[in-house]
Amino acid sequence: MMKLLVAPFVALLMAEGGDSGSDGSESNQTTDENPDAKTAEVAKIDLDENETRTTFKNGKPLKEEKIGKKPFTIPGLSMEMLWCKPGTFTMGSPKIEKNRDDDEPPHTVTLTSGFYLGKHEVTQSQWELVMGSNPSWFKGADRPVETVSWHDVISFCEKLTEQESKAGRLTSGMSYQLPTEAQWEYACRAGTKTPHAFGEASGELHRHGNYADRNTNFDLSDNAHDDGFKNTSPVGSYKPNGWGFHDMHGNVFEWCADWYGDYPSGAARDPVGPAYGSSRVGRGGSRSHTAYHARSANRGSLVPAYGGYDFLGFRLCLRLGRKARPKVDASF
Ligand SMILES: [Ca+2]
Ligand SMILES: [Ca+2]
Ligand SMILES: [Ca+2]
Repeated sequence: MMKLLVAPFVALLMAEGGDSGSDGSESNQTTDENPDAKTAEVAKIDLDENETRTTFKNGKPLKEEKIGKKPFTIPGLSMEMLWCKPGTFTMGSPKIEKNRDDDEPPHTVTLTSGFYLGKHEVTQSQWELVMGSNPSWFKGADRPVETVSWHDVISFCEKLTEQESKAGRLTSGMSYQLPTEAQWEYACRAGTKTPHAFGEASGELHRHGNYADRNTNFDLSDNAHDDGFKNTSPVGSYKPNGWGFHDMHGNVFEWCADWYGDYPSGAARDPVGPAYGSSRVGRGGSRSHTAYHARSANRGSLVPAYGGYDFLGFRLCLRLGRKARPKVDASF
């Protein structure tokens, strides 16, 4: 069922249900900070296929795998980008998952191309360096930018792509874009199938992400836990997931490229969402939403022209060897 959100406050989302509390199951604690990662400019993206990534669980290495391309940092912005190799995963939630919604049917998704994704949400200082202004409600250079429309974010991506292309750091076909919804969930899950990337227990979320906790003062906030932040937190304040991404759960919801709509009925390859729609996808929950909104499979539906969501930002994606997605009508 589609839930269209037009108000900056969270009454509509909060009405979807509370969090599921602690299930006492395992925590997929992660500490991978890619200590061996070497920073490189985009023009020097290393196609070396020997780059490895260690996934951690409960503080211990779970597995080491070859992921191909090295992390890099966008010069001037200090924006760290991590590589996600091609792969197959189950997108959506199992029918037994607590507080799941009907719009998350599980289905097999294969991503045939790898992509870079921001290690963190885009910050206000990074936004200001590219766009020259800071529209955010909760000011702080290292806090995520929010109160930006989907169209504002597309403008950011286009401007950055132009700047980096002129600087010779992007080659033809490479562009900064929003991740697709499938790319976002693939990176959020980091190989996990549990409601959150750290495990089953939503009562543990205060250790892994910024959501509506005890100090938030919403009717449905979690009165049992305090994650330390009432409003947005500086990016990277919480543990990363198994692949090194921070704040995939909480802080700000993150715009994705796709129109919001039904998933395909069967397995999908490189899905990009419906051809048309009236709302765009937002993912990951926020500082003003309950724990179940931060589930890996949860989908938000937001008005793309509305720039008043103070709980919504984005994470940058760099796609290689593909033209930018075609322009979409700007009537919404
Ligand atoms: Ca919080
Ligand atoms: Ca987030
Ligand atoms: Ca939902």
